[in-house]
Amino acid sequence: MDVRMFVSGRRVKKWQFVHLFATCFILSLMVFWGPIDNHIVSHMKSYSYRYLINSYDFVNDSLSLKHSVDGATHYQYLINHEEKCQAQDILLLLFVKTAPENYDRRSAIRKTWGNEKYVQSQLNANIKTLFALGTPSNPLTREELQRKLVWEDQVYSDLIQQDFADSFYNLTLKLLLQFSWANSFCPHAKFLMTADDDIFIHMPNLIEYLQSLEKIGVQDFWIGRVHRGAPPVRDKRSKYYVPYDMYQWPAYPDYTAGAAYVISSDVAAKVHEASQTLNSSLYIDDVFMGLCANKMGVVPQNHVFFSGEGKTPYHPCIYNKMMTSHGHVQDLQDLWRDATDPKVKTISKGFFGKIYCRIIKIVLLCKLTYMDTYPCRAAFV
Ligand SMILES: *[C@@H]1O[C@H](CO)[C@@H](O)[C@H](O)[C@H]1NC(C)=O
Ligand SMILES: *[C@@H]1O[C@H](CO)[C@@H](O)[C@H](O)[C@H]1NC(C)=O
Ligand SMILES: CC(=O)N[C@H]1CO[C@H](CO)[C@@H](O)[C@@H]1O
Repeated sequence: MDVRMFVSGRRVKKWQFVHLFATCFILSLMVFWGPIDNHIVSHMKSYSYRYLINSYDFVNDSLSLKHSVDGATHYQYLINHEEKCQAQDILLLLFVKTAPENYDRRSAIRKTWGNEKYVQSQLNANIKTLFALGTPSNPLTREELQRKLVWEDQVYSDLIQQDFADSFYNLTLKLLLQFSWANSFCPHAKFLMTADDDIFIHMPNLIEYLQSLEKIGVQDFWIGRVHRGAPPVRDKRSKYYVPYDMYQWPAYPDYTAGAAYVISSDVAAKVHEASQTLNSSLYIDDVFMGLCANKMGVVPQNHVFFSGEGKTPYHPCIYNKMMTSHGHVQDLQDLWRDATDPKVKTISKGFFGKIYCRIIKIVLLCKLTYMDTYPCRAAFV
């Protein structure tokens, strides 16, 4: 209900004046401060464009290619496992984006959330875990490192490597690798997930969730931590700098943080199709994925327990609900042990358990000072 209904006629004018003034102030900020590359201003600008960008068929001619190309087929597979998805009932194809030198991270993931056998025996689901990578980029150590990768793959048979230099600015090539591989060798997996190698995934919670979605035959499904109306970074010093000729619009279409997101197989097919018609020079992989999805009319859903850059607060009441958390390398195995402990499920049971966990979550998530973790809303689901 509008608060203005309750105030006298004179107050109404005053309120309207304040309204008008605020609107003018914001408009003048947008117009006159435009050239200043200020975070707040650019966010405000982008929010006003957001609805336009997401609803409007904005994918400009400038981003579309004249002829469709399969960007990933330009690069040969150096290590591949075409037969990996032979089983029919695969719930989840899980791609982990990794770099050649991150052996320790892969090793920890194989023992924890990426462990296919654990998921099979404890959660009664088929998943396939694969590590996506390019070639070592440092010429001095390249051969040595490549030899180690081949050995590693002989033991674990879970690397997928293409012949492009593995670097930050080639992340979109790694994205194309994943979508192209899934399309060629694993189109029947019900869901596709892509994740960083420094992430934690609460597999029991995730699998339970995906199984419930599979039962209802979900389609058009894309979930993660959604970035809404994010403006391109125009500061040349930033790692995420994007020049105007690469992307001319003031905001990206909504997309999920590349740290971890899940899509259904129909979305994977659509994104793969779109990826062949768009210029893939935009090297921010999650933004590029967003452009592809936007072109196919797929919109992302936000899940409060998917983290973007953020990290989980360490507490059983959180583990009970969490899906992903970012930035775990040293503590991955400890967190896995604590978060998947069966005792976690009992703590929030019953009337008092529910109240206890609600209070804990409010205390942990609803602080006034900004914390990069799950949003306060997550305390109430
Ligand atoms: C991306 O990979 C290609 C193919 O290996 C290479 O020529 C190019 O230098 C790489 N780009 C970057 C920025 O590393
Ligand atoms: C893709 O866009 C870049 C600018 O970001 C441009 O230099 C390049 O020529 C484009 N590629 C194609 C195939 O259109
Ligand atoms: C369809 C469309 O809006 N095309 C525009 C894309 O952007 C260029 C400028 O870079 C315009 O000239 C086109 O009209």
